[in-house]
Amino acid sequence: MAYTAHADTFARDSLPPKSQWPDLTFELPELQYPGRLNCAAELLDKMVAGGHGERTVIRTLIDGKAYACTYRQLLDRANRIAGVLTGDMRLKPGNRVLLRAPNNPMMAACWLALMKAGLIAVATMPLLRAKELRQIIDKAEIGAALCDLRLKEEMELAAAGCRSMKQVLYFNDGGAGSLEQRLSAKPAAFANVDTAATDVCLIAFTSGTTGEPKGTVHFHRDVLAMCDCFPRSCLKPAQDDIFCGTPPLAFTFGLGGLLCFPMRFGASTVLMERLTPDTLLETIENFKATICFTAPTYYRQMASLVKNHKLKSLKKCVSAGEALPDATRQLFKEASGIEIIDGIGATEMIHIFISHTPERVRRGATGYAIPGYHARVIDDAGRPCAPGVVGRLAVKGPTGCRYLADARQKDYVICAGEMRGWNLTGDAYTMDADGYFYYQSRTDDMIISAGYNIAGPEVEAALLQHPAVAECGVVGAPDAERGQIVKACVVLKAGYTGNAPMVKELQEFVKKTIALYKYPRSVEFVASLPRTETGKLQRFKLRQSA
Ligand code: 3UK
Repeated sequence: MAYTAHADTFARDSLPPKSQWPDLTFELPELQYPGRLNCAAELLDKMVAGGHGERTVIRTLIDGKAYACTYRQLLDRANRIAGVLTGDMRLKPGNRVLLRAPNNPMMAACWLALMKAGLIAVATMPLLRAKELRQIIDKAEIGAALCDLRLKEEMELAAAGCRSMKQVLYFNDGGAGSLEQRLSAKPAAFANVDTAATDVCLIAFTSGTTGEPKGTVHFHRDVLAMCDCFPRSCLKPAQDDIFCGTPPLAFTFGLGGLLCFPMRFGASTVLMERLTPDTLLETIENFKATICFTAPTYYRQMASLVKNHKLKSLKKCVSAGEALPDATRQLFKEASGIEIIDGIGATEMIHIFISHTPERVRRGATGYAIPGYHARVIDDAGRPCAPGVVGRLAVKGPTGCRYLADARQKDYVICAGEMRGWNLTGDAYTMDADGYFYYQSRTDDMIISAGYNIAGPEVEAALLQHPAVAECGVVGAPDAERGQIVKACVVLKAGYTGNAPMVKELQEFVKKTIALYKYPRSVEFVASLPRTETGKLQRFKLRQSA
């Protein structure tokens, strides 16, 4: 049996059988990790030891005033929290700990403390309700929680219904018994648990739309691999960079972009709770942020607000979570001068695997397989599709999908044949002759109308070019004759009216832009579109109302 620092082997024991694991490849020099690895030791202790101690790592606003914390101060705080976790709470390496908070400095310190103590972080989106939390607590057999005081109500409701949940400590509280009070009594030093590179350090639950949530299991090594792939080849940050953005730290897009990436490069991050497109721009301006991470819908809304802000500091923008329509890319570029870096990532893969540098952008494409990863478009028999032919996206690299005790493992990782070990993301893509990948839709979102396959996002991309359209979502609506028809739900910009002539105009506009049969036979005007906390359009909700 391979070395592990875990006394509690629940997570390891709940990994899929080896025969169902993804094939892992470590082809870059940066990815040659030693057998013993603790990701927090690399991201925090080593940065302090390497001379970054007095540099700022986390910035935020507290009561409207700028607050900054150095690498050394963060190390001190994470060490003390680790002392509380292993001391007062008597947690043992391998135990799972629920972590709940909006993006703020204590949330970041708690996450690092969990890593240091060899515990397994299960961070959850702030907006989850008790029922969803209970499923997660039960599935991952979680015994303890660190929770922001403002999320107490739902936390208590959830804990009450779970046998495994034994202790909850609250923070951003300051009161008696709070995490802050306890950590002040702990030493500023902590001996990091000597974890194996392959010890589990986090379980990220997917924001799946149906069925039981899936827990994706990641190792200490995976956290570093995400830092050493996309950032090194596409983002290329420097230590003076100031990161900011919207994705929750509970979402691996945010964990990487707003915590681990900045730390890997000795840079700093602005952690802000609940940002809107407008306050995100304000934050960039106030903190002179240089790198921004957010979802396509934010960039689209920010494009029209950029003129109200001074964004001279901003240099690079990363978009992920859903497809970036070319119309949005162009609007944002006209407004800000910045060529957005698009990237597709997945919770199963931990972070981005197809992306591009700003210089190597290609219109309509997500990018190419980034160094360290391989990507292919395959047909149902697993054979590569010719350039331009729609098929299923398959990827592999240093990270891959391992669901926590879940039969759906077999749906994500191919277990037999030529393509054994490749991950299937569930996306329909095409590839061109130069290896650029073009998103079509989720494979199960493809609209089939009168025998034609139609990708909703392509119709959306066409509609978004019309000056009256603020946002839109396109789905299949049931139809007696055609099986499904293309239905567009459209949010109009201020000053436009959603009436019959507008329906006609949008339909004619799409007919002129893409193949005739793809135009929306039904158009509904709506005030807003249903989205997840991570900015993804909830197509199933649009379909339900169709
Ligand atoms: C879709 C995209 C087109 C795609 C994520 C960056 O989104 C993330 O993880 P999730 O598990 O969802 C994965 C699915 O989302 N998607 C994401 N990015 C793009 N589609 N273009 C894109 N640029 O369907 C994918 O399979 O929520 C993104 C980093 C970490 C992440 N977890």
